[in-house]
Formats: sequence, C-alpha cells, structure tokens
Amino acid sequence: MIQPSDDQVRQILRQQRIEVPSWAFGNSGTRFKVFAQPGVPRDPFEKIADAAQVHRYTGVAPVVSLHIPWDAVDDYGRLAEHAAALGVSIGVINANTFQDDDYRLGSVCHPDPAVRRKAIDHLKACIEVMHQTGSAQLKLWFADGLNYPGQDDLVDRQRRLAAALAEVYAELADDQRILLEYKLFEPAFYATDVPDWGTAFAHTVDLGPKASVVVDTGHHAPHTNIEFIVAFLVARGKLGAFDFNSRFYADDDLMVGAADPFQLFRIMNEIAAADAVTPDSGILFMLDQCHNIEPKIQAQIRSVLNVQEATAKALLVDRAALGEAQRAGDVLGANAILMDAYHTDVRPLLAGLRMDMGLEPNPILAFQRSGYLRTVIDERVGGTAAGWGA
Ligand code: PSV
Ligand code: MN
Repeated sequence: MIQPSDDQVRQILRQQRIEVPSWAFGNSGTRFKVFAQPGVPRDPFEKIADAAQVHRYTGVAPVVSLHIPWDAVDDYGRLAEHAAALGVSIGVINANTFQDDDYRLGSVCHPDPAVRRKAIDHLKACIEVMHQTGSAQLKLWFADGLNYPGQDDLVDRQRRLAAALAEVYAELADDQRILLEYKLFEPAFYATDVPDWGTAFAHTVDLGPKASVVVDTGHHAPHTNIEFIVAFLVARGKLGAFDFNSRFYADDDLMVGAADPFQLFRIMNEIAAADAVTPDSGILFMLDQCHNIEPKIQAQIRSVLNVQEATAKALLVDRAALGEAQRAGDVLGANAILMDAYHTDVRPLLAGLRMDMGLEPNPILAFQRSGYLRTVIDERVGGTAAGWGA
C-alpha cells in the first residue's frame, strides 16, 4: 500500500462507517441481574432514535443493526423511513434462533428435523425483513452446541448446519450476503457447532462468494491472536464483518478498546495494511456490546471513538519504513515503527476532523450538554423498557 498523506488519512477516517447494534440501547445484564436504566427505549423506533444520537455526535455511525425478533415490527418500511428521517439507515439483520424453548438442543443443528425447519424458516423470514428494510446482510450466529460428550453426533450436526446454510444461501438476492459468526463457547459449554474461524471459513467457502465470516472480538480463547485471523480472512476475501467489543474473561461484551486498546490497534493495523478501512472494502465494522452498568448512548459514542482512534493510529503506521525494516530483518526497527504509530496521540487529529465535518470536537461532552437523556427520561414514561427477549 502507498503511504497516505495526512490529508488522505483524514479523508479515509471521514469515510469510515461504524455500525451500532439496536440491542445496545435496551436494558441488559448478566445471568445474575438486569439493571434497568431510566429513559431506555421501549420499542425499535426509540432504539433507532438513540442510535441516531451516536451518529449525530460522531458523524461516522449512520447505520443500525437489528435483531429479529427483538426488533420485530408490523411495518418495516415505516421503521426504515423513521431511520432515514433521523439521518441513519438500517443495516445488518441479525437472526435469532436461540430464545425459544424449542431451541434447547439447538436450532439448525437440532436432532429433530421439525425444529431445524422452524429455524430455517426464521432465517428465510429474516431475508424477507431485509427486502423490506433495504438491508443487504443477514448475520447468522447459532447458539447450537453440546454440553456433554456423547450428547449428539458432532459430524452429523455439521451436515445439518451445512444443509441449512445452503438452503438459506439459495434464497439470497444478488445483492444480499450471509455473514457467519463463530463463538468458542456459551451457551454450549462442551462443543459449539461453529466454534472458530476455521469452521466458519470452511462453511462460507462451501457456500460461495455471497458468504463470509464475522469476527466477534469477544468470541475467542484468551490470548488468541485475533489480528492473524483478520489478516488471513482479509487476504482470502472472506472477512465479512466485525462484531466489536472487548473482554477480560469470557464474552464480556464490554466497550471495544476498553480491555485491550493495543489489540484493537493491532487488528486495525491489519485492516489499514490491506487498505480495507473504507466501505468499498465490503467489510462491516459493527459494535456488538451491552452496557449493563454504564450509560448506554455515551458508551456507544465512546466505543465509536475507540474504533476511530485505533484506526487513525493504524493509518499513521509508516508502511514504507516498516516494509524496509521487515525486508532488512530489522526486528527492533520494525517493531518500533509500529509502536510509534500506536503511541501517537490522535485525539487532536480526530477533534480537528470533527470540526471540519461541522461537529463538536468532543462528542461525549456535546451529547451530555444536549440534554437528550433528560428529555427521553421525562418522555419515556409507561410501556415496557426494551431488553433481552423483548
Ligand atoms: C452472541 O454472543 C452474539 O455475539 C451474537 O452476535 C448475537 O447475535 C449477539 O451476541 C446478541 O447479543
Ligand atoms: Mn456477536
């Protein structure tokens, strides 16, 4: 890649798109407790209104992912219009085949063909939602797996998975895509049916060009080298999207860049090196997080800023010098070039970029000053706050 000038770095950052999840704005928690927060949205329309705030102050988050049926509405066209009126659009549709009693032993891998049929029909219904919202991507994460050795046949479950994926793939319109997400464990503890990038990669290769892999940063074993996975998938044209979040122990769903900003930089460094930051790369940069104890809209803004900061640092890596040092076998020199970029304080650059875009330099402060939270706390009286399963 050619080293971008400062102006080009700003241009690239301006074009970057970070997608926010509708579920980040509803109440969430752990299996021990869901703490309710005041002013939380009561329906998908209000979730989108909150999401639009994130874009309003960052200027780079104009797309909202939905989760079906959490975000089921009678009229998806109206929801898309509502989003457009607020300056955002509906992005990835996340299928949910994990919250019905029928799915106790899995969904598309379930031993009972009737349950598999129900799950596949839901995935097809999600494609219908995509037609109505204008979304181009269907994100598939399956909670399928086993808790006990011997519980079911591992290989047969792979066959069931492949058959279901193929049936759904066949339903895609020309401009629609499948994003297949993997997860090491949880809710299944012994074996997950799509546990890792290798499994997801193999299935998406079998499916064809309209299928690619989602890297959820929280879905790996501790110390996994995620940037290697990213680099590999990008090189093969099979990185479809990120679900960004961060983790200390399991699938913590904390704010991206909070636990390990250096890891986020290393990931974005692979993206920048592959010239894949802007939307024309076809890679989606999504957040998949829950804000259990912190204010939700501000936490989403913080997360967008964290991704932006890591991206800016990655764009500042002196690629020519790095290549030279690498070819010369200069171990310390090459490492120092990367670390120089990582240690750069890019906050002034990003504040300047925001001002160029007609935005406040400090999005968190600007949001706090806007009084939006106070207004929705006063307005959102009655009804049921949105949350997991609602
Ligand atoms: C599963 O843990 C996951 O990462 C999937 O993306 C789900 O759709 C999402 O979380 C729900 O929060
Ligand atoms: Mn995810």
